[in-house]
Amino acid sequence: MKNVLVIGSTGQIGSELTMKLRAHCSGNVVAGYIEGAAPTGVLLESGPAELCNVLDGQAIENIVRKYDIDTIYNLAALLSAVAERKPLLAWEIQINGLLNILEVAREHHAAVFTPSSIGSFGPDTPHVNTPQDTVQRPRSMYGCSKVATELLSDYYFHKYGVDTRSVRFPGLISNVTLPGGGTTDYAVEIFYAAVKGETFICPIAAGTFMDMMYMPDALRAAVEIMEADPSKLIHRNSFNIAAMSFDPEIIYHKIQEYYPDFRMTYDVDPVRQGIADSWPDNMDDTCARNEWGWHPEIGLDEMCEDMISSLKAKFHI
Ligand code: AKB
Repeated sequence: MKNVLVIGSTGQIGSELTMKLRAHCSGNVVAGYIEGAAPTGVLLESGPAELCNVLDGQAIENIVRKYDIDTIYNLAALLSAVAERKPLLAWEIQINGLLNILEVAREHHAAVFTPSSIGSFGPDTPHVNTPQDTVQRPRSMYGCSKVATELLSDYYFHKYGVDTRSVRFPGLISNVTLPGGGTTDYAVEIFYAAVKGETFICPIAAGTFMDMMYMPDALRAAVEIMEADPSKLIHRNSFNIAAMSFDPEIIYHKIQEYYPDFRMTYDVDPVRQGIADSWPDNMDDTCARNEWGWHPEIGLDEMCEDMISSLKAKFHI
């Protein structure tokens, strides 16, 4: 990886991944953004930025030519709950956007990373120790688009030799940029409420386990999969990766170790709950470990400690 284009550079993953890649790569790491979401601050000052709507294939091609891009991180997506409200737009961005990228990558010999998710699984999937290769059949539009993303990415690899690779991200927890419209967002928002001294109203029911991961592990996975030895990859799109799994009660009680007066109540959102119930409790990531050496470094305790101290610093508390 030398010259990289990050599409969706100001989102939850992109804002941190762009900075990590700029520290890691020898060439240009271009922050691609859409109108109304231009980079600011250090993201803007530390490297080039270009308007790059995933639905505009010509714009993507112009940037790839201009910067001699060899790797594209495609982070443009509507998350699961918002995709249920806007299913046609979700399909347009997730699938037609990906096709634009894959066509440019095919012409210009670029590698492509497009994340998949625990959301690619569905109610018929084995929920405990979810295998790498198993029935998926999701019923949400987010899930349908993620399965199609995995298949299209593999199609371009097998048919045209485009170097596509991907991981199935758990819910990502971070303290820099908030997610928006996901089913796992509660696991980020609960920290903001605790640090600000607010009661947290949880939209996900007690007992609902989902895979979660702290952002530094997710960023490392996104870099390591693209740098993995291709001869060792049996799978490509997409690898299960796991770090921790918890339900709202576990994270609530963990935060109470820092804030004993912190309170959480429930107001379960039927849309998010329906999606969460169809997702794995915890995935088996053996294939990622064996094929490219994946291993998580941050568990629940370390994540909680770092989230709380980072948010306290962010809000000067
Ligand atoms: C969501 O909740 O939609 C995402 C995801 C798990 O892919 N965070």
